[in-house]
Amino acid sequence: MHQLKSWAEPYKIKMVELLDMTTHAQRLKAIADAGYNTFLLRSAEVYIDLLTDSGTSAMSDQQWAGMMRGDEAYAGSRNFYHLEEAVQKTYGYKYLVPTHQGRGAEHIISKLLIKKGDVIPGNMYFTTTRLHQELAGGHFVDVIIPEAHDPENEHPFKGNIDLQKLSEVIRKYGAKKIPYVSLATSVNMAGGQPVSMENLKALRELTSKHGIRIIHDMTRVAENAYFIKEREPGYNRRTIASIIKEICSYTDGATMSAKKDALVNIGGFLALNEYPVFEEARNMVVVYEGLHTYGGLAGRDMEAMAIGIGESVSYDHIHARVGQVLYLGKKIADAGVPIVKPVGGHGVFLNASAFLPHIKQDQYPAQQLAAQLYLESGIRSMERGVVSAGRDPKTGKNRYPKLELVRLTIPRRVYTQAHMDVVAESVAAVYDRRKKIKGLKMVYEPKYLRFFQARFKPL
Ligand code: PLI
Repeated sequence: MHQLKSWAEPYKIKMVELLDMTTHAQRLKAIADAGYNTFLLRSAEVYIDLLTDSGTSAMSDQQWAGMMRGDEAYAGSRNFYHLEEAVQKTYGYKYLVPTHQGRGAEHIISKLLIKKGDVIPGNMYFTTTRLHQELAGGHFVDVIIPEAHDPENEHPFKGNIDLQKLSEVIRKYGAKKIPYVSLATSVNMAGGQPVSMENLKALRELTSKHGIRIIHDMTRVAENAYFIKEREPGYNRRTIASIIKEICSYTDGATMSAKKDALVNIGGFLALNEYPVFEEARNMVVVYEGLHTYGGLAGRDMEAMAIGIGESVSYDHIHARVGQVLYLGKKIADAGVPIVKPVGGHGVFLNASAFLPHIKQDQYPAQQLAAQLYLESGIRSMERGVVSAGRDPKTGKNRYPKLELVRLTIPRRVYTQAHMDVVAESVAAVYDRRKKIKGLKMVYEPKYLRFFQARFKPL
């Protein structure tokens, strides 16, 4: 199709889901009942739900038709073979182990490759990824470039690995202690920031020299490919599909939460190139997820995923998807609100430290900002700051990340431009009354991934 400048959606709407509107008084009660944690709100209490882009996509008519072709056999479902073919063809990995979602794949690969005392360097932590690495006895070391920790820095590839830093980690611990480099494309916690192909190639060269694997968190690889096409010299004429395949070719295996770029409501996989590692993973999946030809999924889920993978690599799709995110980011930035720059692929990240500079980090400014945005207009967002970072497992002390953010995550193919306008207006309204907002104290803290279930009270 002729490449349009406009990011207008390459689809029309066949079915709608009605939204619930609430009053200020209802929201006041709802957020207090939820302990000022947006994860504990009921979705019926939410107007525009930007909590996450995970499992919240609208599937296409083709994917829904695929659901009807679900082959619910316990073993050898034909949908598994469709999925296997889609993964091999689109990403180029040889072997597939389906899992119920991304963390299922993280669990298996961490248990399989990490020994006690190992070190796993990566381009910024992700909550579930790091926890599985730690539970397997490993220790995560952040080797992302320093620009990623600065919300104002406009580096076009803030997801890049600092190769100097990685070399120092290899020198310090020795390659034998490093089972793999944990490489994420579209780095979530940095604001959906991409990795450049140049950086990937250099990373491949360095790790090959030391015999270290690269395990790719490819959850948002299509969004990363879009930014490479837009920003990296030499890639403008390449298809999204060919860029994705090239990215994957520099890595040895991947974990995928298909709930994001692959446009499904549930599903994930582990993809590998080494047969012996695959063989062990395939054996392990039957213990934790399900038989190796369904891994915790129904046949229909695998079919929807196979079709979603194909749709996710279309230029028109990804141009509209990222275009909508950039549209919202520009509107919010134009209102003078501090956000992470440049705007990433899956959401707009408000810089809560700059938004609420009078609230100290241990009084949870991002947590409170997310609660206030809900209170303002029923928009649900997510804290990505000190609460998400959790405690150091060794010292038990809070980790204080440099980025204290609120994520406005845009589900794929779900909301309209008018919804984005409402979001921008609501953020600006909270910004206008920011000086009156006070911090929170944590009154309940679960042991693992505390951000999901912690409770707070206003100070
Ligand atoms: O939620 P899962 O288990 O399907 O996937 C875990 C996961 C792994 N890697 C990355 C980069 C993620 O973003 C991710 C899940 N992300 C969620 C739920 C999110 O809201 O961003």
